[in-house]
Amino acid sequence: IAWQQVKAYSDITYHKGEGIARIAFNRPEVRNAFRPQTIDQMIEAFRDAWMDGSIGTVLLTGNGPSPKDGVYAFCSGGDQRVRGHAGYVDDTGLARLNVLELQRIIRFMPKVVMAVVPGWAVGGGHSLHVVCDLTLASKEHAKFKQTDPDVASFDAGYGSAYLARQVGQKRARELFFLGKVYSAEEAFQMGMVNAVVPHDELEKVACEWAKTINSKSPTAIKMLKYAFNLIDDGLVGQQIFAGETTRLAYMTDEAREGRDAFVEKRRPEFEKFPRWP
Ligand code: 1HA
Repeated sequence: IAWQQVKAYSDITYHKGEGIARIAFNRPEVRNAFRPQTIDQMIEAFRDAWMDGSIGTVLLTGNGPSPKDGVYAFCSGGDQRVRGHAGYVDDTGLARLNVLELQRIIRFMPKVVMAVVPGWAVGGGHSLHVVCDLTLASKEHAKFKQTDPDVASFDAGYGSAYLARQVGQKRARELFFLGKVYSAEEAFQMGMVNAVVPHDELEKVACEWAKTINSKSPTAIKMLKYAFNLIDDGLVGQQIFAGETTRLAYMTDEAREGRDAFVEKRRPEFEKFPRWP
């Protein structure tokens, strides 16, 4: 892929190429831990990828390895050094936990988001891979670990309850209650990783998967993502799915008649449209 940089950021990198967006944590010296600014930048990049009609798939990954010790990471969650009394503290001194907004964007955007895990996926970083549509993991270096209870934190939303949908209740509870380290292969066996890929081929395979997805009907892919989400997302899941059905309905002659009749101040002639059985 001939990646084009979209914009320069301090904590992330953002590139596009051939219908794929690549958004990466870029703090390898702290295992790609995030601080509020990191998440703000992620949200801006994801919103851009969401609105860009040429993008079909987003790869979420972590740059590396660490210049200090050569270790790879996807993301190690919240940066504990900037954790204040009520959350992670930004430049203005405000404490916030806004990674959940990023989770919702990944979950609700009408495009496939693939976690490409080159190394550690830990704590809030683990929860980000859980919320992505697909996960590819480096055979040699990917490691999965839930440290939330070690640092007195808990993702009681998608990170845990939705994880249980993927790996089952016993496994999800084990992940959180024991905080063991799982290899890519073990994560694959559990059902939270789609494929284990040799490290050197990880991004190449991710791009191949993305190209395959992008070759399919964008509307079908979007409706399927929302269909998979719906049952776990309650009324918001229904709202998002329904919003897309409204868009499709708007494209019919029947909808055009409703709009035109109002604008032309006349009674709508709906009787000329069939009641599809
Ligand atoms: O749960 C939530 C939330 C829940 C609800 C709503 C919002 C939430 C927001 C965030 C979170 C969380 O993410 S809580 C969980 C926070 N993360 C952690 O507890 C992981 C901490 N890190 C580790 O356990 C380990 O570093 C590691 C398993 C990822 C890697 O171990 P390794 O390879 O032995 O490396 P290590 O030597 O520990 O780390 C390398 C460097 O990176 C160290 O810095 P150095 O000594 O070189 O100066 C280390 O301090 C730094 N580092 C790693 N992770 C973090 C970090 N620094 C700050 N924050 C980190 N998370």
